[in-house]
Amino acid sequence: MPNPDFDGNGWVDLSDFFLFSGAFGTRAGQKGWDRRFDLSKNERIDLGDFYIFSAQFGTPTLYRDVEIRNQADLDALLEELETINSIAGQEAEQGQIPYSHKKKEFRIDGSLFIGDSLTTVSNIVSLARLEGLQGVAGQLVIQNTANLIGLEGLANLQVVGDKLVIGGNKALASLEGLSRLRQVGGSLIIGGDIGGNTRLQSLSGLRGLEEIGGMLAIDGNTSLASLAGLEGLIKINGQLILKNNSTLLSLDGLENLTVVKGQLVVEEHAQLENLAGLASTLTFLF
Ligand SMILES: [Ca+2]
Ligand SMILES: [Ca+2]
Repeated sequence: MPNPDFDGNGWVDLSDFFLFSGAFGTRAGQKGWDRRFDLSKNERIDLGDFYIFSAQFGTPTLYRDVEIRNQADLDALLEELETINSIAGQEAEQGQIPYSHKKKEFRIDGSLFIGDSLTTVSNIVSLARLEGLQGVAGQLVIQNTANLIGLEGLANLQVVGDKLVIGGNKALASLEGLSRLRQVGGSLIIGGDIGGNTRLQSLSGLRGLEEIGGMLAIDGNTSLASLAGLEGLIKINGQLILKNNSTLLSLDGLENLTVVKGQLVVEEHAQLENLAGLASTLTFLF
């Protein structure tokens, strides 16, 4: 995504608008031209750029990937958000922005990685204070945490633009914190190559999800007894993979799933007696 936070204060605001206005109407090579403002990349600063700018006006956004590998990373992020929010608060107070900044909302226009891909992280216990996070444009990966019990800090997250991976979290019991999530643009992988979430008992936090942009893989979650919580899911644009969830007894929860654009892969499921949870109207397209 183009970055309209021209002055880099974490907030697409009036100061950016003034910078943008100063260059409006110019073409590549002319006096006043500045490539930063050509958000549409057509070598001129025009209305198209203004529309892109306007669409992002008002919500603080981090235009980069965010990695939280330990508590210190989380503290640093929260401190940065405090700064962004105080700027936002001042602008709102001065009436400079048509936006009431009460909820401390913010977005990440990159990926958010929580935990570590190589080692188990033990000092991330809670994601509290990330309540303002509304959307992640790239991937959201929550991996290899030893003591993260819930995802309540993500209670206002509505959109993940790319894949959502939750794997190798040894204490995670519930996904309840994701109850406002309504869109995953890529695959949804719960467990998988990183490792299962061995204490995860329920998917009930995913009730807002209607469509998954890629595959749905649920793999290696050895405490998961059912797929209840996926009742809202209608369409999967990839494979449906169920592997090594040794306590899974039924597919109840998938009864509203109508389209899967890939194969159904069921492996290592001795306890699963039949596929009765799947709707009779379910179509596999591949
Ligand atoms: Ca700005
Ligand atoms: Ca342009």
